[in-house]
Amino acid sequence: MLGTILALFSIISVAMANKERTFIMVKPDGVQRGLVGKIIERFEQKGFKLVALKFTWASKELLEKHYADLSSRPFFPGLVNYMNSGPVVPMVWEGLNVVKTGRQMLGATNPADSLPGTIRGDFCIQVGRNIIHGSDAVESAEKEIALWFTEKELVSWTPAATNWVYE
Ligand code: DAT
Ligand code: MG
Repeated sequence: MLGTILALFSIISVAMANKERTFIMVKPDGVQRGLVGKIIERFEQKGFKLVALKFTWASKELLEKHYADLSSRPFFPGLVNYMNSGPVVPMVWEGLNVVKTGRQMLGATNPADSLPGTIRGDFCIQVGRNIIHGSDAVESAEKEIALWFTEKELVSWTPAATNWVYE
């Protein structure tokens, strides 16, 4: 009996861990340079699950909220202008440790330090044109997802390959 309960508990906790979500966004330079498909491909081929995606030209108000933590930094006005200079592709991806793994897939903030094989390492050169955003923690991911998407826009589905991605 206890064994069954413990087994059930471990199945449920694994299933919940696989439900971690992160907020990823292709920035205006990534869109203008035609890199949206390549960026989506990296997350798809890793095995993460797409939960939401849109194509939108974000307002300065929304971008100021998104980067509120950086509002006192000298580069903040330039950052908001750059992010508002064209359309972006905000997305939600789901999977085991997706926040941390997503950050590793993006590479270091400054592409000069991003390793080859990472998105920033492979596709960009300067920190002010680093093509992609990714949440840095589970709590910030939750805040960012709620800022960019409504609950209805988060699609509930089970990819056919789930049991081939997770043991
Ligand atoms: P990250 O995007 O890796 O989470 P961050 O949250 O510290 O990095 O900064 C947000 C964005 O602001 C970053 O992607 C690019 C820009 N930025 C950060 N540091 C900068 C700097 N020193 N000069 C210019 N832009 C900077
Ligand atoms: Mg950040």
